[in-house]
Amino acid sequence: MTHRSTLSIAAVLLFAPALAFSLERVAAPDDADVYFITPFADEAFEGPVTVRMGLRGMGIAPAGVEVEGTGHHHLLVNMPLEEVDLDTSLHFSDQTRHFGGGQTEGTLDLPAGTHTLQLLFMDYRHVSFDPPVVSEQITITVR
Ligand SMILES: [Cu+2]
Repeated sequence: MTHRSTLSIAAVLLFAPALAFSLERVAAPDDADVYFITPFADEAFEGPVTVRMGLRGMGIAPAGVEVEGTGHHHLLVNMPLEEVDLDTSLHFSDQTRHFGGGQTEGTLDLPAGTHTLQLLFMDYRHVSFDPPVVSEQITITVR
């Protein structure tokens, strides 16, 4: 091994933690479905928005608890599904909210303007099912 290749390997190891790990996705039941109970598409709000999340064909378990056929809710806020790496754990941010306690309801404090919301149901590792269990994307307005 030359000195140069040793350096390259060191560089790869050094930067590897910054790269997303690709994880095997678990198949979702055919009838799995996630949907908004509230808000409604194109609804307008003053103040906080209460999001109620519905689920069919699967069960809810807290993050970190591996039980077949279960997962927990995630809410994408102004984040297109195409920008989510479905093969790795979803990061935590204001745009990618986790309900890892198994919650089916949450409150959003959003600035005035229009916002897109989309639910993404993921497994105990925060990894998408295959195919993804995802709601339609809705747009709401905060005044
Ligand atoms: Cu999560």
